[in-house]
Amino acid sequence: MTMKPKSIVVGSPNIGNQKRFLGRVRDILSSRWLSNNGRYVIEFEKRISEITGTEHCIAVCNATAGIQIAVQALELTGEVILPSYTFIATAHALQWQGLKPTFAEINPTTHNLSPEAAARAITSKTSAILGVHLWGRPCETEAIEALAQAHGLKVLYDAAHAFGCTHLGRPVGGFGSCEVFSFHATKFINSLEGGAVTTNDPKLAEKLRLIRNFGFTDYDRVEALGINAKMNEVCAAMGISNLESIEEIIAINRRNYDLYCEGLGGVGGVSVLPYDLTERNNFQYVVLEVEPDVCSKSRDEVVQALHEEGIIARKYFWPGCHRMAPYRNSHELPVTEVVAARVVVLPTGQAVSKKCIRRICGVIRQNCKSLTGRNT
Ligand code: T4K
Repeated sequence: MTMKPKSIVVGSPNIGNQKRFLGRVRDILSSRWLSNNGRYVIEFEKRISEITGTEHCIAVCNATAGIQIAVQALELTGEVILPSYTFIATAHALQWQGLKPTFAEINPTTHNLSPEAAARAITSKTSAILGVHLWGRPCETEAIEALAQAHGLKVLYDAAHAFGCTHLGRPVGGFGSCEVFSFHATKFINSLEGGAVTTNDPKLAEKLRLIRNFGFTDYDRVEALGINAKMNEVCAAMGISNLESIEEIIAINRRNYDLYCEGLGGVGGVSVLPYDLTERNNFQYVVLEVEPDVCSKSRDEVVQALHEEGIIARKYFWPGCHRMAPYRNSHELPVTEVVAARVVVLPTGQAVSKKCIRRICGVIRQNCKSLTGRNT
């Protein structure tokens, strides 16, 4: 898709101290150690472990590969239950491992996997539940883990959106057997491309490290079916440099989120998805819901109006994985479809100024009126 030169886009990267990053890159070049568990990767892993309060962190080249090595290390078989309302990578990672993604409904309020729907999706072939902490809002880990325990299933989480967040006062990273973060350019902390698997299980951590590096246990010895899921040193240096700015980036995201809530308060037929302010949030997604039959414009018309103004808002994660070609024969998921048809993700992060947000809110205000006379 072509963009106007002055477009304001969802996913514009946050960038920490460039001087420190470039200093690290120079150091990497002069050391001639570019990848394969170098010192910057080790340091990045240490910092992630500290932030997530986990014993082990395995940095990877991206979260998709992270989920793949996690399901391989957990030796999952048959079917894995997950929500359809997620980025396609969650489903693809399973399918690439020869597993069948079984899509279950979400809770329309939280947008996360419904434990009741997950319970209904269990069959004799199910080996695990893969929860997704969508928008950085953690899913119902207690209910999911109780369900899994009752049926002898494993649990892992796609925490691509939830780095730096807490659930029940505990940092995301230590729930289930393991959790997988993304540090892609569009994530609030990026390592250019990258991800990490965190766990408190030392045996699982060892296996993940083995699989990440082709299964090598020594120079000439391969003990497992591995792959190349390693993070390189420049990516780790970018991750470390951005982590040094984590508080500043969260503060900007929070300011932007508050400005959107203020600017869109009382606009008919639209609402901004709330965060639980008793927990720590990264506020990296500003999610607008356009209520059909209440708002004078459809969700697609709102997106169109924004695009015409050079504001590249996104319809994440429409239409749901179960409606994408590789999974199209999956059954109907009416709740997922209703939610996926209402959501617009708005631009935020360092690149989005207060002025931009006022402009974006102005476009939405101009277009959206309540048809019922009630404000949402
Ligand atoms: N699980 C979940 C729940 C996820 O959301 C994701 C990734 C994953 C797993 C897998 O993580 P990774 O394997 O990627 O680590 C983007 C990202 O590529 C993807 O990482 C992310 N989720 C997803 C939500 O967003 P697209 O298809 O929307 O990418 P694209 O090219 O349309 O770019 C998104 C926006 O970001 C555009 O408005 C342009 C802007 N952008 C992008 C890049 C790369 C920039 O302004 N600068 C940049 O450098 O998937």
